[in-house]
Amino acid sequence: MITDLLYQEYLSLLLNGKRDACSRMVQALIDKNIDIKTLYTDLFQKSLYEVGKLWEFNKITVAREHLVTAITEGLLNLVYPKLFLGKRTHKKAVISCAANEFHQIGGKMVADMFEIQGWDAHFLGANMPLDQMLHYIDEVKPDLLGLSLSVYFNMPSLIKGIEAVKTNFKNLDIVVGGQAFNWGGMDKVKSYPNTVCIRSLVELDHMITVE
Ligand code: B12
Repeated sequence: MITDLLYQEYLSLLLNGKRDACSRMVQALIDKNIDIKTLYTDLFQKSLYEVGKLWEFNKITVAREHLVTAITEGLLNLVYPKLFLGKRTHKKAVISCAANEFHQIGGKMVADMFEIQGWDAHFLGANMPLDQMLHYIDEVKPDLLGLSLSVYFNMPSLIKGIEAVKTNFKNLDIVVGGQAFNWGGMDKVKSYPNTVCIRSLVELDHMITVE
């Protein structure tokens, strides 16, 4: 459980670039066995959304926003030892951002959720060229593909990706998610076979558990 006090303290440290203090706070939560979904959603995601608003309304500089992002990406690695403790399922997921999509933290969290549930999660990161993603899917033959999209103007790139995957790997399950769907696109995506849109880590966790 992340109290408002703890969150505010963390946010202030984060905005001031206090990497060591943020790291100690997060490590303390991990040592207390915090649920990783809670850590990701109620601390990392919440603070990044807040920073996004501060940036949008010119309250902080681009440099500070980049600083916060870099610190958060580092903090995600503190969770690493927790990812592989569960029973392995021998299932594979490839998780990627669409081409031209540079927001990769949400996708990384999604990949971590699959690992926690015992899957091998291959996270390809931001701005993945479509032809290379198709090649990788062919090589690895995953049970599921996860695609992350944050900015709505990248929706055509995501749709192009889904269509190419459906043409080449007809039966591959696809899960999409990300903030772009706040602005639409859900119906279009759901019109493709074996393709679902999932909006939160709790919903995702449920889907993986029943898979
Ligand atoms: C950091 C950041 C950047 C960094 C990203 C670096 C990186 N390493 O990822 C950089 C500097 C590259 C960047 C660039 C831009 N950004 Co930016 N960015 C952000 C910021 C502050 C944080 C993003 C983040 O990590 N959020 C936290 C993660 C955990 O949340 P999430 O992505 O939503 O993921 C969760 C769920 O959505 C879901 N999910 C996500 N993906 C998936 C996939 C699957 C399969 C599933 C099941 C679930 C799922 O699970 C995650 C965990 O709960 C956001 C603010 C915000 N509201 O997020 C703006 C924000 C996303 N950016 C924005 C904008 C406008 C841009 C730029 C266009 C700015 C510009 N003019 O250049 C560019 C676009 C670049 C591009 N082509 O993609 C806007 C988007 C608005 C819109 N209408 O689309 C935002 C919302 C800021 C704002 N308030 O206006 N940005």
